[in-house]
Amino acid sequence: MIKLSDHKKQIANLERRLFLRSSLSIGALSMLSGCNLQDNDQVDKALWALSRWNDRVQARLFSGSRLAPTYAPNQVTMPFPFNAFYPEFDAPQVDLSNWRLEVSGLVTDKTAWTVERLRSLPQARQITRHICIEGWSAIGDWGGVPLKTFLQRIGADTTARFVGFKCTDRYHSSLDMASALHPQTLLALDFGDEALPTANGFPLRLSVPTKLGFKSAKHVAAIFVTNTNPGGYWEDQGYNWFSGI
Ligand SMILES: Nc1nc2c(c(=O)[nH]1)N[C@H]1C(S)=C(S)[C@@H](COP(=O)(O)O)O[C@H]1N2
Ligand SMILES: [Mo]
Repeated sequence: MIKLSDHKKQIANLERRLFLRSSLSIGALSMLSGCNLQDNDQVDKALWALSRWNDRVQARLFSGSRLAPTYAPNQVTMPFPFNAFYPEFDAPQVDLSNWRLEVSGLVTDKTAWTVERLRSLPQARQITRHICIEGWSAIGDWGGVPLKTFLQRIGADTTARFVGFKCTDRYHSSLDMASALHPQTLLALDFGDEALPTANGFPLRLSVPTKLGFKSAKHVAAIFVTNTNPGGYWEDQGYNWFSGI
C-alpha cells in the first residue's frame, strides 16, 4: 500500500523537478504559456497554467481510498482554533429555525435540508488533523454525515467533475468528485459531543482531512454538483485548487 508520506514525496518531487526545469529554462515556460514572460500579466498566466497542470497531476495521484491519519480522543486540540478571512466576532450567527441547506445542479432531488433531517442520515465520527496553509494545525473530533452518503441521497450525478460549496459568510470552495466521495470527507454537524461552535462553522461545515484547511468550508449553506470548476475564495486568489496533502 502506498503511504500518505510517499505521495507527498512524489508530489514534492514533481513540483521540484518542474520548478528546476522551468527556472533553468525560462524558454520552456514561455513555450508552455505561449508568451515571452516580459510583463506581469503573462507571467501570472503562466503560473496559473502551472498550477492547473499541478491540479491534474495531483488528481491522478489521488487515491480515493487512501486514509488520512486518525488520532485518539486525548489528542484533540481544545479549544479548537478559529480562522477565517475576518475576525472571530464576525462569525455568522445562524438561527436554525429558518436555516436550510440548499441543493442544486446535477442532482435528482433538490429539496432543501433542515439540520434535523441531516441528523436522520447515517452519522460518522472521526478525529483528524486540520492543516492550515498559514502554518498551524489542530486535531478535531468531527461528527456528521459523510458527503458521499449525502450525495447519494440527493441523487447526485457522481460522474460529474465537481462539487461546489457556498457559505453564509460568502466564502466558497469546491472539490473534485473523487475527493468529495472520499470516506473521510464529512459534512460535520458536531465537534465532540456538541453541535459545532459558531466560530468553527455552526451549523454545518466540511471536514476534509485529505486536503489543506481552506477546503474545509464552514457555515455551508448550499451544495451544487457541476462539470464547471467553481473555484473558491482562496483558490481564485492563487492557492492551488487541488491542495491535497
Ligand atoms: N465559511 C468559511 N469557511 C472557511 C474559512 C472562512 O473564512 N469562511 N476559512 C478556511 C480556512 S483558511 C481554515 S484554516 C479553516 C479554519 O477553520 P476553524 O475556524 O474551524 O479553525 O476554515 C476554512 N473554511
Ligand atoms: Mo487555512
